Amino acid sequence: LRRLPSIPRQPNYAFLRSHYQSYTSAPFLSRLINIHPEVADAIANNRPVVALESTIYTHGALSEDFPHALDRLVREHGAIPAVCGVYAGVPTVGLQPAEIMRMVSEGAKKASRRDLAYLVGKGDKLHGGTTISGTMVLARLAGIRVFGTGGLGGVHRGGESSMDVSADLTELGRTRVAVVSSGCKGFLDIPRTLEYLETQGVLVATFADEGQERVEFPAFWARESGSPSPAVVRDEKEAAGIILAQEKLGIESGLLFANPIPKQFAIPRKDMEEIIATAVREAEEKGFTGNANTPYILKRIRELSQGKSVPANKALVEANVGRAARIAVELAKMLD
Ligand code: PSU
Ligand code: MN
Repeated sequence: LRRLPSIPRQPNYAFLRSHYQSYTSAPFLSRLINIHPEVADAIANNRPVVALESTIYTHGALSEDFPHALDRLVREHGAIPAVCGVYAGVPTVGLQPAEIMRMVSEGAKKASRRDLAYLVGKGDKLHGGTTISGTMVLARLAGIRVFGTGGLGGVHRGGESSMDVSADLTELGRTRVAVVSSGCKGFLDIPRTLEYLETQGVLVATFADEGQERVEFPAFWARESGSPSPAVVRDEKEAAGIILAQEKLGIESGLLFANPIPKQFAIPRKDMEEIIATAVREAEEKGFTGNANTPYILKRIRELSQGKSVPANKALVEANVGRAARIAVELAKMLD
């Protein structure tokens, strides 16, 4: 990594562009990471690109056509999709739907930052479905600025004693990628998650409607969490301006843009609370700790809600990926 270009000292838009171009053209990087030619071309020519994670496929229960649906959605907005993951031991930016399906059927390890070198270096040709943290690492190496997904990991309930704090939060503290999510997953400890993000130096800004008085940080299936959002953003253009300011300042931390689930799919907090409490308690009783905790809880919530959580989950991912694509389009305009 010593050979990566240094952070520009006097950044201007033109300089930032060439900075990113040299990222992807660095010969050692292209040997190490497989960046799909369409994605590499878009990055090199300042065309909008949206990073997507692969854990939602390998460790979620999104239907077989969902990778295609998200791919189409990004393209309809005029951007290029770049699903990130480790495919047969190769860190890949721009996984194709058929490759994703192969990872799902052959089985993949859930991969956050700590798992990347293991999967790549061990030589066993393992697949890794990258979480938000793992995806941010790959997106940053490729030079992608915007990433759309479902819900962020966070501080788990009881995290003050279990110390279960998602690596997504420390990743946002150290890696400059803008993540668009529906806040964090609703079974987490949201006030502590927001405290931790503040400590890590992460901007948390929630998209709000014109004239909306109280803006809360959203909680995945619910539009409200009871916790006010630290900052508010009106539209995609504003978000793009903030991303560029972060770059011009040379601050190497991520940004979190929270996008409340579309109203017609929202499940009120009180309707989910009992189900969430049961799922969290069971996970503890059965010993689902570490990176097995989140997939177990999400699976139990799907079962206990009799599948009601699934359409909501899909709708929110689509809404976030659409927002991410529009932000990427605005960014590309500003850099032109
Ligand atoms: N969606 C799912 N299952 C998951 C996740 C999302 O259906 O496991 C992931 C996201 O990739 C997120 C990760 O980054 O959970 C956080 O996991 P943990 O709480 O172990 O840090
Ligand atoms: Mn954890």
